Amino acid sequence: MNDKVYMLRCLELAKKGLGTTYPNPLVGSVVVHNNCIIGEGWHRKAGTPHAEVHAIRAVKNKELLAESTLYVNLEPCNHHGKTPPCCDLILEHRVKRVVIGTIDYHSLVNGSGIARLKDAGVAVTVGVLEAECQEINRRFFTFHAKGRPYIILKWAESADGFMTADPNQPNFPVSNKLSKQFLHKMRTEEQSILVGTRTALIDNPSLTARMWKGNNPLRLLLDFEHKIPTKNFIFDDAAPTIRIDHDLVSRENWIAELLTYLKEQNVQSLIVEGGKQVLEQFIALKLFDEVRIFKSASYFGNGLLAPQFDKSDAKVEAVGASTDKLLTIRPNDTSNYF
Ligand code: AOF
Ligand code: ZN
Repeated sequence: MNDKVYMLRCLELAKKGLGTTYPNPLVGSVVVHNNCIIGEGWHRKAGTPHAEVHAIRAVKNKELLAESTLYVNLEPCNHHGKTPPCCDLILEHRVKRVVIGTIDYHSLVNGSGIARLKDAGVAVTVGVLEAECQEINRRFFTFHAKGRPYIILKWAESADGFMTADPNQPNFPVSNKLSKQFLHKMRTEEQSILVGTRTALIDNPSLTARMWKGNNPLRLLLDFEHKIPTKNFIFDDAAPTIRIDHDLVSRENWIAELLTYLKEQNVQSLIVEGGKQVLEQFIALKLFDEVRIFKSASYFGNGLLAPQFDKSDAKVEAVGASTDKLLTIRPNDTSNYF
């Protein structure tokens, strides 16, 4: 029971790094002595200390570590990356017990940290809140298991399922202001963002997260014919932009080639924000891990129908955003990460 409570605290701490740790995972750690948290920390940025290091450093009386339990949502590393192995530090301080949320499926770790600790005589428990711990790092795990970024398809639709009411006024707002701000928060959480030519032409979006504090994602613009003028917002200085054209990919196979390119660039997540044709191409290839629909309260009666896909084999969650509802739909595919 207590293990779960402390693991929840690890997850809470880990989430503070959302959007800033790329390409590294979200990790939080706490050190517990006699049912008291005596140190805690989380990973902030690639190249800087891991969560376990922060948690151990925060313990004032290091002697207590030999009688303490260290909790961490991801298996401690046992390799030299940009920073030294956390297992070394844990063993150096003779931490008595280590509770781990999930194995780190990254090929450089993959159980070796757990084995190392066990071999050295540490009491190790693995799998506390495992599903939650896999969920929080679903981008990291998908990237390493599938060799492509975690893909989120996003659009807004009316209560009766239309993306726009009037084809002559295509950028009439479907969702409300609060949803827009929420979308900007979402953008800070992903590493890249994609739109098609038509959307870029009609809406002139900036694709930044200016209504929320955080990083702007890398902007990807599908534009084989260079129709989008460089004076458009998408080319401003707020964030880097890559034009997807024949120099980068072939038209017939652009999604697969783009995903390979993003993998090579170490881009772990992608949010696709339209338009309809681009979204439908991802759906047709079954290349998505999440669909996020901002469902407005208003009825349009007619217009451009939102993309259709099979919801029967998917998990649907609804979150209210004022008068709008956010629906999150995930394919019921347990092979999602591994
Ligand atoms: C993190 N933060 O808190 C934990 C990680 O290059 P390095 O040394 O930072 O190593 C990165 C790898 O270490 C990462 O891919 C993951 O497998 C493992 N654990 N990473 O960034 C942490 N515990
Ligand atoms: Zn580590």
